[in-house]
Amino acid sequence: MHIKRFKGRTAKEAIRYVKEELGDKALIIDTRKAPAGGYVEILAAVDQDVDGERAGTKRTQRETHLLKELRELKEFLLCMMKDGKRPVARMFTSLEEELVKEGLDRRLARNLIFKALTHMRENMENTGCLKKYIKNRLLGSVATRDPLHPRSRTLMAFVGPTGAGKTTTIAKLASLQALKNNKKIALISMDTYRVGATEQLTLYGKIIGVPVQRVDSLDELVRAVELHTDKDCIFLDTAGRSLADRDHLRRLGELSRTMPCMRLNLVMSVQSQNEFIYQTLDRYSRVGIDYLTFTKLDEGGVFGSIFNAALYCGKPLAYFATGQHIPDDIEKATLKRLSRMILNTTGGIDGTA
Ligand SMILES: Nc1nc2c(ncn2[C@@H]2O[C@H](COP(=O)(O)OP(=O)(O)O)[C@@H](O)[C@H]2O)c(=O)[nH]1
Ligand SMILES: [Mg+2]
Repeated sequence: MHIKRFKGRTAKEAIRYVKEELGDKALIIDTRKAPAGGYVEILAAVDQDVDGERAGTKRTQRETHLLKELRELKEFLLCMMKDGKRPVARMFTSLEEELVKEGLDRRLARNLIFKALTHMRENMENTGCLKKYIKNRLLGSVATRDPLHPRSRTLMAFVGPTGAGKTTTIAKLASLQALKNNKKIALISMDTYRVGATEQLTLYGKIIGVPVQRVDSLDELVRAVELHTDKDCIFLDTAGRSLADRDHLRRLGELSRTMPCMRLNLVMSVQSQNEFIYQTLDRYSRVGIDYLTFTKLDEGGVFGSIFNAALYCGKPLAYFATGQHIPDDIEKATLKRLSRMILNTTGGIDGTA
């Protein structure tokens, strides 16, 4: 908001000055006559967004023109999309519904369609081309990364809602790293709330043949990690009682501060509702997550929530768990895999269906 005083010999003259300088959209906030008479003073304001140039942001004429064109284009597109009778509008609406059915957030779906409409140069009326553009745009905006670098040491905590599959995922990764890649592994459990939770990890450790240690405090954890300087990977299993467990989040925050080299991998089930996933991301983002892992892809359904989550927090996807079998049911998150999860069309980033 840009506010300015104007003086004129008459009210009419002062208003003319306001319009000349701030334009027709200016608001008159106050009008008063000078006590000694002789002139009228007007206090007027204009919204910067309405007219940024006058409000001092000094846009070039070309920029102002482009902005105007963009605004008109957006209005035009909105009208087209609302006019359900036009074939092109029907196509946009049905594509939006298809994306939403696949679990994508409606705002994200709409945004992608808008982007396609404003950036695609040709073949916009061809649904296949439109889908391909949207799919590539979606895949281009999420990142995937393997946190287990072959040459560097990994210290990773698995965090997330109870039942998401943290302990099972740790067992799968530990087993693959130990048996297939010959890595030295240690497992640590800070899973102190659920009776039997540490036992679950201990049992897996025994089967795989890797040591499992239980710790009850941060100090104990620091000492435990110091004990395992010879290990390639140390996986930390954690448990919180619920999303509302502030104590658990506080402890994780302390953990990140005390051990900055500890990476946090947030594990969530793809079967969770989008709203629950957003709440989980909000809570855990406060302690600083590094990676996302999704489980239970084998239980079917749609996978849009994976894209929603990755875009919501901007963190890379690390793994997808695809069943209860240890160690087989786990995969690295790749764009190729992601490409098969959304919009059943050929020509994703990897050119596959
Ligand atoms: N179908 C399916 N079940 C899984 C998967 N990952 C874990 N589970 C199951 O989910 C339940 C909870 O797993 P758990 O690892 O104990 O979860 P945590 O509480 O996060 O440690 C167990 O019954 C697991 O066997 C998966 O990818 N697919
Ligand atoms: Mg567990």
